[in-house]
Amino acid sequence: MTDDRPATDGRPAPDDRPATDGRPAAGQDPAWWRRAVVYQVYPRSFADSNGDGIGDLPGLLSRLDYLASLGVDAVWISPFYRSPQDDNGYDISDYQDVDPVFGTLADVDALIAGLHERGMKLIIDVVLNHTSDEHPWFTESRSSTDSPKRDWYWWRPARDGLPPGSPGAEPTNWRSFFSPSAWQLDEATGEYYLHLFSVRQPDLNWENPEVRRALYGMLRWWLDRGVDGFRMDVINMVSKRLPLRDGPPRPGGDGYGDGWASFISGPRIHEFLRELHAEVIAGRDEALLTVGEMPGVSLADAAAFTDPASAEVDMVFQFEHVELDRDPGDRLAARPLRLTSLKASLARWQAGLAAGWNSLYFGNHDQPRAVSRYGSDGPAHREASAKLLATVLHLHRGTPYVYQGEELGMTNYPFASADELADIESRHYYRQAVDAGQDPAQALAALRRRSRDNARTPMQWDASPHAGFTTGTPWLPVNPNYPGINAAAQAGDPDSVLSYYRRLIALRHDLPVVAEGDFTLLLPGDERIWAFTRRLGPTELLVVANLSDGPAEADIPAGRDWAAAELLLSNYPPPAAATFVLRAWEARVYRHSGRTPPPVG
Ligand code: ISL
Ligand code: CA
Repeated sequence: MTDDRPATDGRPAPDDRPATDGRPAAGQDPAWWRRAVVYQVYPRSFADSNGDGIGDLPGLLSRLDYLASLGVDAVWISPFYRSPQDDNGYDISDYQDVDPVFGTLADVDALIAGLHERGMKLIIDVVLNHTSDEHPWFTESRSSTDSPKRDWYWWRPARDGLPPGSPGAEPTNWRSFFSPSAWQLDEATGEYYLHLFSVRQPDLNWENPEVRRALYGMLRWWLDRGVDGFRMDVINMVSKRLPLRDGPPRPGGDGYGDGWASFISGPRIHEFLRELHAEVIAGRDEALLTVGEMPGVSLADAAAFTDPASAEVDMVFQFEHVELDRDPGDRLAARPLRLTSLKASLARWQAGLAAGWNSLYFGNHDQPRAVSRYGSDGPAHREASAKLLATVLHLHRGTPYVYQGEELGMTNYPFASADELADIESRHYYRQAVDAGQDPAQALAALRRRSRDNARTPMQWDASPHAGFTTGTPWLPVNPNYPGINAAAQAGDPDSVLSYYRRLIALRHDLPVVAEGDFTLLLPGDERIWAFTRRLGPTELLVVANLSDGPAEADIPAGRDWAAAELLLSNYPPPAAATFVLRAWEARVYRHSGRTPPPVG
């Protein structure tokens, strides 16, 4: 920690804050994020400035014009704080400094200024559920049972009657996301600490008001520095149900229990988020965006989290649609995804949050590449299906998030050996599967489809060595398809995926119906066609898309004469005939303005 930080309590009131560099002053543009598109940068994989093979802030700074030309309104950047990088920065050892691998605080200031000059905002990623085991709070906490910070984390003795370290002596039977048990024995005091994620990510104890106060002060410090909001990592896990109890045995009989009921949306979660809002956000809300990442969140809870009346967060990242193709018992195993389930899931959230707001995403740094997962990533249909997925997603009601490289149609990586996997989660699942007797080739095949590393291979900038990402050796290999799939090749091509994203993003800015219109799903039982309408006042849009490798006819219900409506956007040349026979992976957006069109001729 450094000492030159502005005091967090005497912070300036929102009204006398100087209007910063082109950004609308607080209060002038309420809920700007309802018309915004957010771009996610995973800094480690975006652009490397110094040849060490790892992306960094100066690298990102050199690419701001690229982001401006895409037309996005805000950048969400994954963690750049000081960190031992056990989970690529989601293990923070100093919330108020930058890891030397990424740069300096001065680089963050330059990033804030550079984005604001170009009319974009900066959303930082805050990990409040856990710290690194190298955070001074944890070093202090583990030093002795009577440390003043002992209660900042979750310490528990061994299970009654069992010696610490003996099999089954963990305080509860919970499994962690990244290692077998969620408890780690600390030899120094003979007690266990809780870590829902890796052994190096101990969970903070939010029951302790000092912990919450320290975190709120840190968040205010970043706002005072000029950031425009927060993406809050696994924020629905911060309230734990007391006393901590064993969960029901997990399917598959690995001996662990499922602790979810003890830590997903726990009893004090709404209280904590309201307190955070009151202490950090209130008075500046209109200028800021807050999005809570919430694995396992229910629709009812999401409605409560995003209800403006109770002031918790602006929107949540929910997981329902990205869990449909995975086996709940075995996170590596796939289950077949049906288009009808995917459409129904998104439509359910559209309806359930009709009075609130959705975030919209297909990809991020934890998910496989969208075009490989939901589209068709071979040469025949990659471009069309990448554009189709973007069309369908961005035409839903909510705030769309673009994950870096998605706007180029970047694909999953052809991992050939487990040694190529860097991600802590992937390595853990591989080891676990092989230890349990699974064929290593089969485990690798599952990870090739599933691994978070698919999203983390370097950004493909151009056709030069390492795709222009680095002059050194990239920390994760570049996808071998980069000579054909890269930003330079797409920038000047009006038919590229990149150019299509620019048009799509502009459409949202130009047409209020895209951001705000009501949503109605059509043809819910169709396994090939995804179709829906959006309506705002007299304006109505029809979105219709064919998610298959051959032609398919959309049986659009009678009502409006859609075939005669204005074709606003499509990933194919206009159809020769006014029919709804769509070509492979074709997507179309039609508009009825509600006015009688002027006579032709
Ligand atoms: O990555 C997942 C599925 O492959 C999720 O289970 C993921 O771990 C979960 O969504 C939480 O993610 C967030 O917190 C983790 C971090 O590893 C992720 O990168 C982050 O997005 C722990 O901080
Ligand atoms: Ca670097």
